[in-house]
Amino acid sequence: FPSVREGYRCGFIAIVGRPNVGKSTLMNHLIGQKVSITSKKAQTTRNRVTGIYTCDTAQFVFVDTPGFQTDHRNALNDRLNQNVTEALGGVDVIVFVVEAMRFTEADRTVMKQLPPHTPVILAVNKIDKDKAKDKAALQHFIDGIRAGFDFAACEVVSAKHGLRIANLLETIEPFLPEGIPLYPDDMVTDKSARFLAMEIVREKLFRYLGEELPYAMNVEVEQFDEQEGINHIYIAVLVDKENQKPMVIGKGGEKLKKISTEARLDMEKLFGCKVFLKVWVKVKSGWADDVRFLNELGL
Ligand code: GDP
Ligand code: MG
Ligand code: K
Repeated sequence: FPSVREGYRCGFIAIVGRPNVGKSTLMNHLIGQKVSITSKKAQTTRNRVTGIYTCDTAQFVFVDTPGFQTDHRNALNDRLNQNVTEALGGVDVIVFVVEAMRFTEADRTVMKQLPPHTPVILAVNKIDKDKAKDKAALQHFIDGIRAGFDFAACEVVSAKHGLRIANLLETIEPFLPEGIPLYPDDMVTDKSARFLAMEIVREKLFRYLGEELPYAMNVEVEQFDEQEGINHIYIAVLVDKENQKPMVIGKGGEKLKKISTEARLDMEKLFGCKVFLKVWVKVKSGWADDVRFLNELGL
């Protein structure tokens, strides 16, 4: 644990926003490690991932929430959103992420459900984009959002390019309560290495299968152990039907090879050691309906 001086702060931060504004990318940059998967598709973050950033003055504990349902209103979505709002009431500060120059109905849905008694920082992301280059227009865009909610502070960032991330941390810090750190200073997440390995493979599947992604697909760690400094990781990709296998494997196994190579490189970087990774595809039928149900529950 870091040595604690008087005035040390430690607290919980939730990152919220509609799908694809860059929450996962932002969290990875905030903690300087890839713990949350990112992709162009919405809803890739199914699990709550905690990221931890520790410095000499504070420990920041981030929760990447599963997110508000922003697509349509129904009883189930309302209920899920109510749960998210309640969960958010328990954090010390919320970072509400929006995309520069693009504020949609989905953004408004999230903003409307922010809990009333927790400070919210507005983070305007993707300022690297051309449409955000006009400073006056950007300021006008920000003023428009700030008119609709009482934000505690505002920052502009580019998560993808790591711009102004330190400024955002500085803005968050005073909202954290004084207290001793909850986690060791070299800990970046409370998720297990098994879980992270699975998430990395899931991310590559999303990236390389694109529109062909089978709806009912899951990833399972079959083996995970260390031998002589090398992590041996065996991961099965589960599909519902035999005819979905080729979609994942690709011509001559090309797709699966790309997926496992990229996943292995990410794992080596994250775990800081050599990785032997084997990914293969298995058919597990009669299982899709369960998955569909869980997806509907946002799990
Ligand atoms: P989430 O759904 O809110 O977690 O969003 P992700 O972090 O998965 O990002 C969605 C997409 O936006 C990905 O393609 C990211 O690479 C992209 N993205 C995230 N941050 C930035 C940014 O600062 N600039 C640009 N140009 N793209 C970004
Ligand atoms: Mg995400
Ligand atoms: K996403």
